[in-house]
Amino acid sequence: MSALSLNKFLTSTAGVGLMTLATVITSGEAARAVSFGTSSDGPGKSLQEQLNAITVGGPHIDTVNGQTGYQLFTNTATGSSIGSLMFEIAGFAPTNKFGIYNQNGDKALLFDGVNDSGDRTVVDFLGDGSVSVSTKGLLPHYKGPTVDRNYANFGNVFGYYLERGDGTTFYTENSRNQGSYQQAVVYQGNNQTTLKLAGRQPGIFTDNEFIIAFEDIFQDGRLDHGFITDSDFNDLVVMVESVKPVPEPATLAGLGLVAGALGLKGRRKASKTC
Ligand SMILES: [Ca+2]
Ligand SMILES: [Ca+2]
Ligand SMILES: [Ca+2]
Repeated sequence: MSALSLNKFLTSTAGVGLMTLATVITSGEAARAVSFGTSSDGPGKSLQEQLNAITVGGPHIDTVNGQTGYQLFTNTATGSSIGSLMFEIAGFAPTNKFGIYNQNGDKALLFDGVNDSGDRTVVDFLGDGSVSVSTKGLLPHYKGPTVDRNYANFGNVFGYYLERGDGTTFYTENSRNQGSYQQAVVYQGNNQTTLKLAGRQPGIFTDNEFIIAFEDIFQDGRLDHGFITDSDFNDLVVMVESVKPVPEPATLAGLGLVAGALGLKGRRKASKTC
């Protein structure tokens, strides 16, 4: 929602409406942020340190306070979205897969286990409801051929998933995860930070771009393949672009803050003009 349409929406919303909105926000579960653990991958490998290491200009991304809570997305006007595999710091990296899933739980694979840092994918959201995926392995790592895949009846509202070699799948939508635990953190570009991704020229992290960072061990604390989660969320990290978050409680929380601020402003203005 643009600032203008937000303003329109707010000015056309009665006080009762705002109160209802506030109630929705405070009762929402969205504002929860992930607490990071100590990465079992060793020093310098935390998500924060890894993002700092590729930041070549502007402010660092704040992995704690920068979490958006976005869980679902849709396409933008191009109808295509590029994804770039940033890094995988996990024992399961050779077999972990990454893709998008729709509301039926149907999956479209974007990066297979063999894909590695620097590889890219393009997803086309087609008018007949299908999606076409083209994934290319790039130097200096994976040099395999471009792989094309098509998925019928997929639609264009989706989340991102990580699927392990054993079939265990984690989703950006917490409600789809065991115990509704959060298995991914999502950051939106700030139009200020310059990042240099593996094998790429540096560029500004724009607000059309998102970083999706997964934890590949169950977050409910169980013993999982001999591991207890380290909550480092650096296990598979991808940047995607030309996607737009679908409104949900998490985005309403942000809207609520703005609504509250504008509501306050409105009242101040009213008392001045009265
Ligand atoms: Ca890790
Ligand atoms: Ca891999
Ligand atoms: Ca981990």
